[in-house]
Amino acid sequence: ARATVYGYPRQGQHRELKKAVEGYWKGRVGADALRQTARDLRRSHWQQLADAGIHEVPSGDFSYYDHVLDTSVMVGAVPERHRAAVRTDALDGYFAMARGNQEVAPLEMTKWFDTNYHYLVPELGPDTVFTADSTKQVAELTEALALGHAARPVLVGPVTYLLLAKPAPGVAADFEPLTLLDRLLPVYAEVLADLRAAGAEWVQLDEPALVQDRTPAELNASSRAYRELGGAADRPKLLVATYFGRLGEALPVLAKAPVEGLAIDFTESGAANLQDLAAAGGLPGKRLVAGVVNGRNIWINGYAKSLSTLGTLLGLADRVDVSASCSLLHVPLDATAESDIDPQIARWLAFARQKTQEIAVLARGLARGTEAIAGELAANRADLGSRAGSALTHDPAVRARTAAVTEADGRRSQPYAERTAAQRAHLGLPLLPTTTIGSFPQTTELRAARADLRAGRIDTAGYEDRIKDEIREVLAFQEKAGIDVLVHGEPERNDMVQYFAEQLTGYLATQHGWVQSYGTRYVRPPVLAGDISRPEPMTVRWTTYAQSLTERPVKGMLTGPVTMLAWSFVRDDQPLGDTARQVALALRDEVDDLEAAGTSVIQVDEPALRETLPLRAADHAAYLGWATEAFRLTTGGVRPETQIHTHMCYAEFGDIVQAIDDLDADVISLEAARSHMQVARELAWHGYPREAGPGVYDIHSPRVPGAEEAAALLRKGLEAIPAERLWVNPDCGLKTRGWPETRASLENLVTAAREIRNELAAEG
Ligand code: THG
Ligand code: ZN
Repeated sequence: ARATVYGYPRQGQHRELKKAVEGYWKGRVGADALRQTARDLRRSHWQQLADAGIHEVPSGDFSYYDHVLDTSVMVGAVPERHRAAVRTDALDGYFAMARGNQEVAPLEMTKWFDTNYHYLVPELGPDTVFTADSTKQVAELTEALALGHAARPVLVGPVTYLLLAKPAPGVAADFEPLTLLDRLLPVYAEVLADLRAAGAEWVQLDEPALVQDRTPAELNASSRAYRELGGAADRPKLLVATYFGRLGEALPVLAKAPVEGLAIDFTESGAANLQDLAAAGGLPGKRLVAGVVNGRNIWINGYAKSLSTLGTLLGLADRVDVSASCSLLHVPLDATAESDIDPQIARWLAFARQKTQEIAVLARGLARGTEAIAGELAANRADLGSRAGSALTHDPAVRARTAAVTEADGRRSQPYAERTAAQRAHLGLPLLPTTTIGSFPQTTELRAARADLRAGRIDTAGYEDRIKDEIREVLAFQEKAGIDVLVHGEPERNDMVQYFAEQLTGYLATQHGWVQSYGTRYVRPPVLAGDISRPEPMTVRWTTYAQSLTERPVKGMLTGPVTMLAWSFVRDDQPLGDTARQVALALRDEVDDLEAAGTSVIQVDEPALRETLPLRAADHAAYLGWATEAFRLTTGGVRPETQIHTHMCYAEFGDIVQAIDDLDADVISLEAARSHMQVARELAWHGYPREAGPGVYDIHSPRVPGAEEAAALLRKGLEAIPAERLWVNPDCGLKTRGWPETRASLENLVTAAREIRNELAAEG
């Protein structure tokens, strides 16, 4: 059995790639220096893999920005508007597609399946002409081979590539990119031939789209694709890789395809895939790459269970190799770089480097028998045992409290229709109340203050004085601008998840645990390691300080339980719903404390609610069940006159309007400025009965919307949502904006609200 992986984190231990690419954009790093940094990183990563005992390394998984964008370049799918830039300079053209420039807009970005990685969406149409450009793939393969590695190029497969694409601007919205398959396959065949000529024995084609619900036509297309590529001349052996879940009806399609190997995820959907594989008669004559090490969590593997799975698989394929379930792109690089984590807990953690070692151990165990890895097995058993029996993972008080939760805890004492009047009266709000989503510009001074505090240049008192200054300024501005429901601006927070994770027991933060979110942007997801509790209030002090400065209501701001889970590494030793319930109870304490301290409006943000929706429709109900339960548990304990707000960022809500209603929040703010109130129409279409604030100011751009423009959007919103239920707010938080445009935009927003109020009053 051989050990392999499908991809490795790209950035380097010190995010060298981010620094080089951003330096290149700023003109501080030349193209040659950027290319050298990239080459050095690739060389170092291949060496790390080889040293860990990985026999077959991936090539071509490296990217300056995104591997789906690389695929678009590989097949010549460069949108018309980016052609000139690409012709002038390939690298600058590539970045123009990724980020846009003065003249042209970039490709749209969206989530890569249910991970937190974002890819650039290919734009295709009936006129798209594909042409093969295997330069990058061939160059990186050649590099790896020259360094003495057995390398296997990794490509996004043609079916997944087309299924991830969208109609180009100007192309009919119902155009299906998959209809281009017959045109795309010869281009893939050409790339495969080039890679064969460059020395590839195997090439991996990634088809994660096949673990999603697929129509018979899509499954047929997949079958056709691999019949054709399998029949191509001069090709390397083909490994079709699937990951992120259960293959289901796609499994027999791939099992029958004339390809030499299949990679399957045996982690979370392992039991189902194992069963389906046995039912399909296994993979006689094929190579099976078994993803038994979870490639997207940060926990050590359970060797005994993995070896048992691998043992079963031996009887189902010609040859079985060992891998992670998916590319290691989705985990941080190295757990041993963390010096702040308790050594006891550190034994439970496996980042990318540690996972490659696990894969090598398992491959050795599979090849030579468990006696060959007896020491590793014993150590692994001890580590797993220490985790299962740890006081961190089992806090009896938290367990008792979650066990005692009843349905009534998640139910407000009055239904929305009754409590809404009490809230309006209590808050004394005008028609079309104005508010913001929570954060105000995070200025250089604020970041500097945080850095000063970390470096010991100022003490806590000094830091808090600066935070107070900022809160005073933010409140003074909002009062003067005439905003109705104020916020303190969140100057004390870095990241909306990390801020809470740092204050909750059972949660760990990392120092170097960067994971690519998109392009050169990274996040450091905290780790839900043990049972969660809240030792003391987290936000009450700043919120009440802000409230002490004004007569108007100040909104309390919290991150909701679903988003806390979605943007963290979750524990794998209990159902997600149990973890969500623990986080919800901790947040519920905060909500209750805010209310007791006099806060009448509390916002519980759930930007990730929609994006965490499972890949298969059959799993939606279970997810939405625990997700809405957790939200309701967070907010269900407040008095009728306390108003609960929530906020969600992304635009596609059609399929979860019922779940949003089930949250039983009073007011929701949504992104809508860019989709011209489409969201308001969708809410109305689904009969959403509550108050809503579809955004009228697109905060993703520095552009200042005029008062007339905002008023026009509000009039559009009023066609869908009655005035008694319409709020006026920006799209999202203002953290990334500068002060000048924030000031002007919010003043215009208030002017627009007043104008419409006057119109409504005049109409009587
Ligand atoms: N917080 C967390 N996860 C997230 C988001 C978030 N996941 C989804 C979405 N938002 C991702 N968006 C971004 C936006 C900006 C950045 C990263 C992800 C970003 N990162 C800085 C960088 O790479 O330079 C580092 C930020 C830091 O120092 O912490 O700008 O909002 N948890
Ligand atoms: Zn948002």
